Amino acid sequence: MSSTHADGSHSGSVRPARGTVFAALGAIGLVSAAALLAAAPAEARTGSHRSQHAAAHVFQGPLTDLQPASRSPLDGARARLVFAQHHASSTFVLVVSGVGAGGVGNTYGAHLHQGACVAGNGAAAGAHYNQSNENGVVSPIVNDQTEVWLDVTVGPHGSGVAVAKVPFVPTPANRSIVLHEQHTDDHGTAGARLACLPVSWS
Ligand SMILES: [Cu+2]
Repeated sequence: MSSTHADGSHSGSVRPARGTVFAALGAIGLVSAAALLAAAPAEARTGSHRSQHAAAHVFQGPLTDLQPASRSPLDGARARLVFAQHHASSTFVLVVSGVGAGGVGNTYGAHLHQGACVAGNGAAAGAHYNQSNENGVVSPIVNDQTEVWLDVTVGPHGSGVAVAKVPFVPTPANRSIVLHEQHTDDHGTAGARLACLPVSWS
């Protein structure tokens, strides 16, 4: 229903507040989700930090609705993604909050997709980002080490957290975290695309 970029949540160019950067770097050590929630000020929509061997990005904002014609507990929910890279590996922490009561107890499949997060257009997100595909493997290997899987189970207060650590660093582009109707199965399938968070870095 709303514009994907209305709050600037896609931009990686905003200078981050100190707490945001520390929260992002802390993800390498898997700091608690509570610390992540507390550390990043609301006005720091997105941010990036990098040094010679490490970089961190924070993306947050309202979820973009991929199915505006139908209601879902994810309507009106928010998400924050911390993406921290260290040498050749990456750690992702996804926090989803503000999920409606109907979503409590649900597990929503969530993945890093190759393409952009466009309201009302789930197909625009394209396929999962798959490192073996990036490497030119003809029949790509699909698992939680070649792709970024961040299934989130919603707790009683309408929020949930997922962590993924993978042995690669996705190449920069205008990408998205897509939330699906069902949990992710062994084939990487998770049902309909409900909502997304734009994640774009360079
Ligand atoms: Cu997906």
